[in-house]
Amino acid sequence: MSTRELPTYCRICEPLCGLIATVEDGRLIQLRADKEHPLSRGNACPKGIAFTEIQNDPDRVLYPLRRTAAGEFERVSWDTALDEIGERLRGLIDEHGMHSLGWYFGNPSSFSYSHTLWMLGFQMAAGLKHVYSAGSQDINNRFVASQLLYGSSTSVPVPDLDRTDFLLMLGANPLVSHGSAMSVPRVRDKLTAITKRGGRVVVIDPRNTETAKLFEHVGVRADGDAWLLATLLQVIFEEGLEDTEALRRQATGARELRDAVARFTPEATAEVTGLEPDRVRALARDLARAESAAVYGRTGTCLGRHATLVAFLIDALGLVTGNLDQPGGSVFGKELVAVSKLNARLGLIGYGKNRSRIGGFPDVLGTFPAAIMAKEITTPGPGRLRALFTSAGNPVSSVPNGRELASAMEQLDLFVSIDIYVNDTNRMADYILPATTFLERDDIPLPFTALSPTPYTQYTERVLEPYGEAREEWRIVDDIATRIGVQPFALGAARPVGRLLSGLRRRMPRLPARPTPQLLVDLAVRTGPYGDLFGLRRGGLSLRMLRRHPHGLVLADGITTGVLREVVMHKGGRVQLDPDEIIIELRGLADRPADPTYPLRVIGLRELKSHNSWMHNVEPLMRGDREHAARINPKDAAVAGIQDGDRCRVTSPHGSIEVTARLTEDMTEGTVAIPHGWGHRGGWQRANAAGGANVNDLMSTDLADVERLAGMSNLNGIPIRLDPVA
Ligand SMILES: Nc1nc2c(c(=O)[nH]1)N[C@H]1C(S)=C(S)[C@@H](COP(=O)(O)OP(=O)(O)OC[C@H]3O[C@@H](n4cnc5c(=O)[nH]c(N)nc54)[C@H](O)[C@@H]3O)O[C@H]1N2
Ligand SMILES: Nc1nc2c(c(=O)[nH]1)N[C@H]1C(S)=C(S)[C@@H](COP(=O)(O)OP(=O)(O)OC[C@H]3O[C@@H](n4cnc5c(=O)[nH]c(N)nc54)[C@H](O)[C@@H]3O)O[C@H]1N2
Ligand code: SF4
Ligand SMILES: [Mo]
Repeated sequence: MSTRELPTYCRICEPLCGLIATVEDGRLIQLRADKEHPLSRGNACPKGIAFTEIQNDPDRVLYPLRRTAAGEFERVSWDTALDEIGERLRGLIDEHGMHSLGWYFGNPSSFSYSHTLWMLGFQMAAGLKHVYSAGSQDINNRFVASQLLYGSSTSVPVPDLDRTDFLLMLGANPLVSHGSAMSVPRVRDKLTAITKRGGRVVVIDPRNTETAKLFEHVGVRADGDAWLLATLLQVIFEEGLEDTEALRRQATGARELRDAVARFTPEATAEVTGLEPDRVRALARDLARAESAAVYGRTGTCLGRHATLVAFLIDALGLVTGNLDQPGGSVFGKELVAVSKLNARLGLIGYGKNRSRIGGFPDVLGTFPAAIMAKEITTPGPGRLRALFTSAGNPVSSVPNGRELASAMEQLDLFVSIDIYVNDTNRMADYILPATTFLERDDIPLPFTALSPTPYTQYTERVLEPYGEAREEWRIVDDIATRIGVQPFALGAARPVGRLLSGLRRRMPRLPARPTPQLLVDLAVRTGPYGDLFGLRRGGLSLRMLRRHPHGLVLADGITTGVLREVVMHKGGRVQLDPDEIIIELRGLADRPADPTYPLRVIGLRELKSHNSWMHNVEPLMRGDREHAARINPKDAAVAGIQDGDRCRVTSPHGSIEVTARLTEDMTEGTVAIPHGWGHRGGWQRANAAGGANVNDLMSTDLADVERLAGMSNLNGIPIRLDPVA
């Protein structure tokens, strides 16, 4: 018997905590926090530790599955599955063209460099149009705001937590989520350090969250953030508190922005925000006068009706108060691989290069809103989506109106899923192809270095050989692509990938014609901002060098400021504060008309022991009879005639679900919070038995309800009504 202890890192969420895996004869025995990891230092959450249960879950899919005429799944060989898929795809492409093919990639794909890279390579080489992702339910508005502000979609500033005197946080709950769009192990320590050194943390959230309770809470009304941010700017301009020097140096369009926010006085917006005018005025003054301040927003600000505007105003507020690209403000980390620069030069992916067939939405980094996927399947005409692949995604559970999507999927000619489970979506697939877990593949967290206030990275080899016949996603993508004559990364592949590789080959004659992801990522890291430049930069990074630091490596003490000129891609190198898109949004900003039939608003909620839709099969996380419950303010419950523990019906204009009511003063009046990712019907026994409902059955995919600029799904602030269940 051989027992080994192998350092690796967790790829469930963004702090990427260091883990030690105990492996015995090829089986995972245990995961524990890695004390030698330079930043997480022996810290990991219950989900990371409980991943052992997923790795060894008897419900995991370990062999290719094919659906029979009777609707059951049967095991088939990889060759059979891939050959049959290839043949059906070729038939479809012959008849309807490449544009009948589509792909949805879910959240866990962002934690695998090889998965992301090969998806992108396939998309570009094949010219796929129907590409969708979890991004339109998560963060695409942030990328569009960056495009408008900086001319660079992938440049996202992070709060400089180690140096800030004032953190203004909107719609984020890092004590539970562990931080997002910022990679911060031990985020709780980082936040409490701010107040310990005399600073302030103010949390804007309709719920008095775990994070808000530790600091200062401002109970904004759901979806009121655009008004609140415009008001903060109005007060700052009105009272002359703006940093004129920063505005002159860094920005264009300040006067137009000032004019556009002029009507948003604290009095004018008090009803929409639910906040006392004097309180908002004081907040604006404190923020503007703070020695340094960082404004940060996350999913609570991304899923409302004005998501791109909100993300834009968050950075604008930072700039106007002189805190953008300044120590203690919102700062731009250095990328591990120079994606933004490369992209700017080659124009690979961006914003609005294409428009969707349905609704005419602009693409965001090559993806369209997942909210229109169902209609793209059901609407006849050229370019109709007929063959769909999903990888690491569960869209029936995660996108608005899951029922519509599920029924649309019945019309697909072919549906193939790459996953580790039979989930609520791929239960209807023609084929499910078993993916490796993160422990079964090598990795380096490419996008996260630039999002870490303390830049770091870590390379890990796989710590387990794949169980059963699981395969890495990139290989599966490659095998499928090859069968339809597409080569994701190969010399001679279609432009722009082929051109990129040919360019590389000219400089590196020994580059193989069909490089592996590992080879490509090594090249990218070595030529990147931290790279060893093949020996030209001493102490620079390569995978070989990173293998000598198996617990991870801190790359710098903090993020270098004063880099705005390099970040901004607009001509003149200045941040644009008055793009037409934003000025138009501000002019038209109007609250939803009140509808007495739906007097309340529903928002989301994340729980420590859930992870989106896919960790409800894990026994240690489900102990204590966990159930799916709506958090309701006692006053709202009383009006609806509902008591704690009752079953209640939640109805929106678009659907209706039944959940358990949990009354709590944590909710501000008028807002109800319900977690997403429940109500399972997949191949996971414990999760199915846990009950609950799919909250996204309440959400709308009407084209008018999809946010116009970034195609964001509207999942927060939806009007609802509560009724007792007899
Ligand atoms: N109402 C509401 N809806 C929301 C949200 C909300 O706040 N409120 N949040 C949104 C957000 S932020 C997100 S990111 C989305 C998530 O939306 P999705 O990404 O569509 O769904 P997940 O629940 O993350 O499901 C991930 C799937 O990947 C599989 N998986 C796990 N690891 C791997 C792996 O290594 N390889 C492969 N191939 N598969 C793997 C899991 O089994 C699961 O089936 O949900 C969104 N939906
Ligand atoms: N335990 C756990 N951790 C996770 C996940 C998980 O499912 N479980 N999911 C991961 C993923 S995919 C992501 S993207 C991140 C998300 O990371 P976060 O965004 O930090 O996570 P949430 O807990 O959803 O925080 C959103 C907050 O916004 C508030 N909110 C809702 N509507 C509004 C509004 O209109 N205005 C304002 N100001 N606030 C509002 C909610 O009450 C909530 O507290 O978390 C990641 N980490
Ligand atoms: S916080 Fe938990 S789930 Fe997230 S990376 Fe760390 S251990 Fe994994
Ligand atoms: Mo997410």
